[in-house]
Amino acid sequence: MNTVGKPPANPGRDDVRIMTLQAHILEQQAHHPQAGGTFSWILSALSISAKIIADKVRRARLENVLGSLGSENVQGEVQQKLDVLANEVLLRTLGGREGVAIVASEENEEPVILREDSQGIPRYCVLFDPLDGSSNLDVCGGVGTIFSILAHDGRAQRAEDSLLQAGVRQVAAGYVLYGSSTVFVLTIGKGVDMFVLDPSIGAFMRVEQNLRVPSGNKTYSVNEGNRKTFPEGYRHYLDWAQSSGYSSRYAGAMVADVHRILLKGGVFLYPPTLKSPEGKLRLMYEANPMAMIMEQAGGKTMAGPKARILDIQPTAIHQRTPVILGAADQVDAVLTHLASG
Ligand code: AHM
Ligand code: MG
Repeated sequence: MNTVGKPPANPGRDDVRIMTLQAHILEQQAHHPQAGGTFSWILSALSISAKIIADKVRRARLENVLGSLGSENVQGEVQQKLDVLANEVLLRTLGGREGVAIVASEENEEPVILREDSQGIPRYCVLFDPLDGSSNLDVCGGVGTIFSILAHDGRAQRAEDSLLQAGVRQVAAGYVLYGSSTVFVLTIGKGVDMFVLDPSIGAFMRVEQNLRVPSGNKTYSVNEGNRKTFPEGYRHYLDWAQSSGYSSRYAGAMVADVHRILLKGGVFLYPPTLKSPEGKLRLMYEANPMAMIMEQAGGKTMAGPKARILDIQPTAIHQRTPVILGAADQVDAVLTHLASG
């Protein structure tokens, strides 16, 4: 049958509809008639930031913005030029949104308080790692942006009091992977959706809804160079995995590693080490948002043998945590060895 020129049989069907991130956000907002749109404007600022940063990452070599800046961030880590540029993009786009009360960045020592009074508008705190895995930039490896959104507590005495909420209270979280394509993954607490940037029209297009992390993938993702200083249980796990036919995959950028696990299964680990006894990754900019995404996709996330990442009550905005996250069956396999370690 010649169907050329005919419209799709049912253009309202989900599998034939073209859905941009912007339309997706408005669709979600329509389920909450009481929402005034301030939250949607924040997501839209993050989407615009992602497009600007994606462009800067692609053009970095041409515009000579690769390499380090010669300075260190609050974590004592060398800042790449693009770390600073990505940070500025996010601060500038989010700063213009009236729904944003406070922004906190991995790259800034102190949070930035934008609006203290609520004036009857629901306001939010946005926390982010502007360019995760930035040491991958010089070699064209995957890098990403990670963000977490919390409801602002207008009654809090200090900005920190509004920010220091356990991850279980996040209202949304997501990441952007600047890889062979630019991918935006988002949860607002009702599953995980995925969008890919169509550079020809400049819009993120929805490509997956309600992603579920697959089980049964015997793959672990960890920096094995640190193995000697991992606590004993992690070393037992690696011995067991290596004698049980596991593969190893490690991009050195959490966004790239977590994205692979979200789509294919497996487990990501950043244990305590001699150099970083609390683990290297930051609870509020990296672990919490990735944990919310993974749990919303049916996965499991722990900070060690007993503590669930999302239950940790933070005491400092830049605090670090060990991380074990991925498909529930693979996280359980790690926990079994931690318990006997
Ligand atoms: P960054 O936020 O300074 O880029 O550091 C975080 C990154 C993660 O993306 C990645 O999982 C980890 O550091 C890699 O660390 P290591 O080089 O110790 O394996
Ligand atoms: Mg990071």
